[in-house]
Amino acid sequence: MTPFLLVEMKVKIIYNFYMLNSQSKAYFKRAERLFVGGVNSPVRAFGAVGGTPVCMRKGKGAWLWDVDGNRYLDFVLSWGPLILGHARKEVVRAVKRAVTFGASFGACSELELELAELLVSAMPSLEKVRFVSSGTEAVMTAIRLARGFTGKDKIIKFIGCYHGHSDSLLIKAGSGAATMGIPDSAGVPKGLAQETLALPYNDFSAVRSAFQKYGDEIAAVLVEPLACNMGVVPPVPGYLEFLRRITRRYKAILIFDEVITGFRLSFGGAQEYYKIKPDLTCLGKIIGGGLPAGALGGSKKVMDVLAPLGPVYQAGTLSGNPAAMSAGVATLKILKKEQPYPILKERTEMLLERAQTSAKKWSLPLLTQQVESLFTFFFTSRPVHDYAGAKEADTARYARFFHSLLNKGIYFPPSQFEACNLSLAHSRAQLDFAAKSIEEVMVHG
Ligand code: KE4
Repeated sequence: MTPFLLVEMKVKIIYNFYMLNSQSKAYFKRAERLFVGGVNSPVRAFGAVGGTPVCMRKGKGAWLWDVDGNRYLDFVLSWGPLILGHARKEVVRAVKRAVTFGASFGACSELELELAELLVSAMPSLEKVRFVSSGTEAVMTAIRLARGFTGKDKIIKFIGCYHGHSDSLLIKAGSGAATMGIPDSAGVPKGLAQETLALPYNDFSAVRSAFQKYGDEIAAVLVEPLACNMGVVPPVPGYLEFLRRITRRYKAILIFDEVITGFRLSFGGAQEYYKIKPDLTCLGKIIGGGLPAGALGGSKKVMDVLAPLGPVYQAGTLSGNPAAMSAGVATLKILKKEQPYPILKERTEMLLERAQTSAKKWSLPLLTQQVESLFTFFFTSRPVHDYAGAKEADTARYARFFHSLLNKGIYFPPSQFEACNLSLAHSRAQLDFAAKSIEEVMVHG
């Protein structure tokens, strides 16, 4: 990049930052007084990319608008729930209708059953489900249920995978924990942390050794069947089948954390996509259609160990609330009817092909990893099969790339250790605009 171009780019970034983001900056000044770090979830703080977070005011389709009136093509989509795009009319209509009858009763209600029947129709491994209000709650409950069902305490998780912020799982975690450099959170009692074995993802021998050493103490293996919280890192061939075999052999529970992949990779999630039947499945994001919802599900034999039938306690004030259920039902009905997965995949491939062509033209070390409509840009020439590989990518270049795109009206995740995703609302024309913006950004390296 010539010195002139470098100066020109820096002037543009500074101008945009100060002139086009004044309201976001004013918001953030106020927010920092009341919210820790100015945010309600750490990854939103732009800690990994620098700069002041943008305050969003409106979303419609694939677009987001901030409080300064700047428009962005959104590839975060609230971290995955909005596979139909923002404010999809059927979802808005369903939520409006539900809340006019009352948002929450704290009692049985028809919409929770309607959503449960959609989940069970999509995933044969789900004989019973339990709704909760977040992915964290779903995974936290699945861990407790696995420990209660097996009578064993140890859990295997994988380094760089993120499963929400319950104590047992903030051990070498990905997503915001990795972004903030606190994969092992303070405040987790040593005694509890010792019950979590964190192993490298895609490493067969590490799992084999752990079972040889602790086999009769391991309650469960918890895995993102497609890792997305270190960036998108697919399972190597045979890996999930191996986890299924070894958990059966040692009578441990195989838990698929499908909070991201559920209804994203296919209508039946990763378990349909990779043809592996887990013992327990955790869901979130898409099943709430943008409202707070999570779920866990599995065989009757395991699930019936939960209260009120069994001794493993779990509860929630807003579990199955009609407002969130209505958004989930509206979303899943459209996905079930339209089966948009080939379109989402094809449009994602088009975007990534254009990006790769630009990177080659400017000899930029760009690795794009994609499964269906989930993808990540790694600036590295080496393969990324696990968190160690993801960390080797040029995260400083990712930060520059993020801001250059932001200035062009493209909103990527403000962290290398996340997944971009597409919605049904992303049109070819919009993706062409994104591809052109990426090509322009690539020129500056
Ligand atoms: P929530 O508690 O945030 O609803 O879900 C936790 C969770 C569980 N499992 C997986 C595989 C997840 O990716 C998540 C949460 N995802 C992050 C983004 N990678 C949420 C964004 C955030 O933390 O602000």
